[in-house]
Amino acid sequence: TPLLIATSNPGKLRELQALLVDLHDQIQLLLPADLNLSLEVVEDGDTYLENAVKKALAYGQASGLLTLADDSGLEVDALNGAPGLFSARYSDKPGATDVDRRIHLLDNLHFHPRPWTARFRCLVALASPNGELRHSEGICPGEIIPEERGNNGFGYDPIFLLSERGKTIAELSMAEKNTLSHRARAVHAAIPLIQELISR
Ligand code: ITT
Repeated sequence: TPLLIATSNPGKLRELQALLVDLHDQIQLLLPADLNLSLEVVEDGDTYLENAVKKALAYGQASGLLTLADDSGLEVDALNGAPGLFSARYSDKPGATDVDRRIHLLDNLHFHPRPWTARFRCLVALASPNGELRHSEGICPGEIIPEERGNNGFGYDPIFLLSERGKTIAELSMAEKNTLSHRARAVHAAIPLIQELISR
């Protein structure tokens, strides 16, 4: 059965592909590019779940395929949960990069006392060709640190410390990140849901 991965974020995509390898004899992963699909989905929901469902339904309806979407973000307690739903757009600059967003976050945290406790959250939504929906969630707790460490991962990984490991996520290999991340936890919980949807 084909499974369409509805993301345009290359960092997410690599992790999702690795997290879903155990299903390789049951599903064949497809990307929007494989179908020449590129949709503008406006992520204007009030929750990660709404945005994830919106992406999964948009790509699912356009392709007619079982579709998985990931909506995720970083929640910093000192900033009352920001950047949260706006993690991908968190910077004033037009054409901002991951580096710009990390700098913007550290600027906003500067005058707050440490530790800057935080968590990553990931919502995975599944939309079947006949419009059935399933979802799962994963969380990864840690803290933001003022200096970047490590070169792996993407987004906020170089400033996200896994407190008990004493390492940032960017200091982990992808295989290590995939044992503990918010995305790994959400996908782990999504696997039985995928199996249920492909068995009918
Ligand atoms: P798609 O909607 O195409 O999947 P996106 O990057 O726009 O890609 P989101 O709207 O879900 O995705 O934004 C998630 C943002 O949260 C992402 O751009 C990163 O800045 C951040 N983020 C999510 N997961 C992360 C991770 O594992 N490590 C670091 N940053 C992460």
